Amino acid sequence: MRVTDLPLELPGYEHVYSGKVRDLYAPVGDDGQVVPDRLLLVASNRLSAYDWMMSPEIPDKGAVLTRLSLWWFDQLADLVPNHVISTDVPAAVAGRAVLVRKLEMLKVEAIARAYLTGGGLEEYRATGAVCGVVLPEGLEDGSRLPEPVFTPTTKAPVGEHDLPMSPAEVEAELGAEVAAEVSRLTRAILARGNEIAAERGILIADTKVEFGVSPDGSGGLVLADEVLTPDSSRFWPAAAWQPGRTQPSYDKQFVRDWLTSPESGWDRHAGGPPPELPARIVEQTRAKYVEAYELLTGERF
Ligand code: Q0Z
Repeated sequence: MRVTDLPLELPGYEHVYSGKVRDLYAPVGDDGQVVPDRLLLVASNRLSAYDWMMSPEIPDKGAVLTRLSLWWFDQLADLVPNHVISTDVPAAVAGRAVLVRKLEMLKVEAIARAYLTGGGLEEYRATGAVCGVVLPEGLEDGSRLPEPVFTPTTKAPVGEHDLPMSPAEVEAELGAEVAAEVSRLTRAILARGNEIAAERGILIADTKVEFGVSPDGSGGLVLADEVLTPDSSRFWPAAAWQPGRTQPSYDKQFVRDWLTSPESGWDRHAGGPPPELPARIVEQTRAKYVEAYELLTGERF
């Protein structure tokens, strides 16, 4: 939400925190006390591009991403348990919210890359390696990696950018045993994601997942937050994949193309806010989210 917007008032819930595109609430019990071990995770219809929040919002985006994440949790259930308790949520956020177990979140952004682009590509060009993994020579923007590489970052506050973490820094934060498990699981989640998505016309270049542990210390890592959505991952249309150039984005390409076209009149390097998106661009973008959901799950949205 724009910082000027007030969070939605949800009866029986207290607003806790808002990120760029999602909001967190705490349930309030019959006794008026905050329920300590649960959270309500609400996906908004907000969209960011070039580090700006777009207006208007994208209808159904929050519901599509929530349903996609729930579907992926099922696809991944044999690899890792997840935080989902229920989709029985207030009517105002029906379909775009989930009730989850409140966990102690690990202070590491668990990222894995299956294709080389962005920050990983920059590091490879400078050093020939990504996060300590030496890679073959001759890789380009968009090249598929021999296997997914774990490239964790810090969790920076909203507005600041996350910084790469070395394997030693991750071990110092988590301990060697948990660090190894986070790395293994993050790479396994992306590998499983790509096994499923590739058959359905989508490549998942990289993904960010979040893990937590039960506050009572019982049990192992729990997959939290959202998983393998276009907001947490780079989705590429497989048919357009062509290493050696910037790949088109599955969900945001209409928005980026319009913003950088003369028609928008916007100069993204001038520092001012972007213009309102035309209805046509909003509808094309909504359709891409729905298309990704339907292709991946084989279900109608
Ligand atoms: C997730 C986030 C936001 C949505 C905290 N199961 C959990 N237990 C404890 N904390 C979290 C979770 Cl998922 C948690 N986030 C990120 C921020 C809306 C998700 F504003 N932060």
